Amino acid sequence: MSEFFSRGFGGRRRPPEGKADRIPPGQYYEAGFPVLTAGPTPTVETGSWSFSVDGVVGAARSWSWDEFQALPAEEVPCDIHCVTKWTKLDTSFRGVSVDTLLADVEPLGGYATAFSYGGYTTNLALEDLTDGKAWVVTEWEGEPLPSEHGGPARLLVPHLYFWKSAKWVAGLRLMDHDEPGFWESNGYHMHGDPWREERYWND
Ligand SMILES: Nc1nc2c(c(=O)[nH]1)N[C@H]1C(S)=C(S)[C@@H](COP(=O)(O)O)O[C@H]1N2
Ligand SMILES: [Mo]
Repeated sequence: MSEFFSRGFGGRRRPPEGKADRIPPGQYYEAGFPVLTAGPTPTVETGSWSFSVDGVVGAARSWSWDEFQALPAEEVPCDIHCVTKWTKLDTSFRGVSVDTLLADVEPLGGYATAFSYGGYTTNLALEDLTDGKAWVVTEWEGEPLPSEHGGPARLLVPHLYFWKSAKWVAGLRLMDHDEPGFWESNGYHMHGDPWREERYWND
């Protein structure tokens, strides 16, 4: 069986011993960290960077880079799953929990749109962003987040397909309804759970 499997998929795509059950259905193991961007990589300087939480909230908030660096950060070990079918295991990022960012804003709606420098957007239900499920990260494996992977800061929502993890993120806009973002307007699933293979509109 394992011989047949390795011939079919190639050694590169075989997950390490004992980790096959962490690869969601229809995904293959990827040891590297591919870059997937629709369009050019925007230049985002930390000197003019800010992160905002606005929309339907009791009190909108925004942080400069220095203010953001002063927030409590945590290490986030995780696996990530791209809808183009690669899964990367045992990687880690460091950043600020969305719970921390929402602590004083009083969300008044159940949805959010993450928006990015460069114009990318993606929609998420508030419950997918809270209770320790989402972060705004500024480091990857101990180094500043590389710009091609969304540096200086990206959203990280590892339990959903990776298109929900907006690179070069500039803020979260709270909404009272669910509105499709960039890929969701182009056929990707509104929710995007890799374990349920929520890839495209009709999945
Ligand atoms: N701003 C922005 N964020 C984005 C994208 C993008 O094109 N622009 N692509 C998404 C998709 S489809 C994926 S799979 C991941 C890829 O992240 P990576 O390039 O760090 O692997 O970023 C997501 N976030
Ligand atoms: Mo993707």
